[in-house]
Amino acid sequence: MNSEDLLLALRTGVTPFLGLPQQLEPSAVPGVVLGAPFDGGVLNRPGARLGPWALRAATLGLGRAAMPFRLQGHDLGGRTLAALDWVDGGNIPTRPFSIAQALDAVEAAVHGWSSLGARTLLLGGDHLMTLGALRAHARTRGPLGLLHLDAHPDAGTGEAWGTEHHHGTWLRSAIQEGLVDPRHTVTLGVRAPRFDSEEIVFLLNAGVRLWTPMDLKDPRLLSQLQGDIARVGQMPAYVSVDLDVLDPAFCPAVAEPVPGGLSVLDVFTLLACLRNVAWVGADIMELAPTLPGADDSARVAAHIALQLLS
Ligand SMILES: [Mn+2]
Repeated sequence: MNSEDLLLALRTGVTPFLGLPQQLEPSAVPGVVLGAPFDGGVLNRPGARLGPWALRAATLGLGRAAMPFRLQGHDLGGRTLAALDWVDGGNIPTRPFSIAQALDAVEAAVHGWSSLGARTLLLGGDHLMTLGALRAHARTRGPLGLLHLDAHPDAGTGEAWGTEHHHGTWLRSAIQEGLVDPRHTVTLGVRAPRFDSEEIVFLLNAGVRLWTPMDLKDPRLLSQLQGDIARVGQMPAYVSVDLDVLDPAFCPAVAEPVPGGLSVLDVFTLLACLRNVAWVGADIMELAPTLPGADDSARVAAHIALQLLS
């Protein structure tokens, strides 16, 4: 957003993401931001269907030139403006009453843009919507590499709830449908207590690399971590950020916060490992602005988006 965009947003009351031009019809732009206002897959605390509005509003006044990570002898002025030439494609018309229709709507909308070569950034919405975006990108690109930041493994089955899909099942579906290559998939920050070890065993057997916050803090594992993240970029890459990867101290307004999580700076540092990877799609999921701490949580989400895009 530049200062003219800011004045326009204040004048009109409309806050496109980062002040980008709004464009609802797909075209061959470098990238598009799409809202996915759906939370019918949430088991516990709803509200993520309103996430796209809060996330856009939190970018009001945010400069597009992210501060360099280092100014002491490193990285001087090397970062480009975020989302230069991207557009805000508005929200995907997900219907709130049907998981299947919502997934189809996200897949169709993302495919409409990605098939023309646009990169996509999805604003959640609950984490199940990632499955629609992965289906769309895999349709044009084949199996994807995946960098997944999350407190939860999201490889459950919906069986106990009498459903195939909810916001904790999409990664299992993505592997089973061949949308992501599990040997090029890394889940970072996982720590939520489980009822059993089935999800973790499923992911490990598939070849997914899993890192807890404690693992991420271990300096002896740094080169292994960098190697795992580098493998994501050997495929067309997708980056999925569940905001609950953050400690609730930083981002409490999510459906299922889990203490013991990452700091904002931890997340920036991990995303910096992808700076030379031209990911095809990314998302920032689970912001639920109906919950306490919504304003601060949305701000954190907006800054993570800026880091992803710059
Ligand atoms: Mn998740």
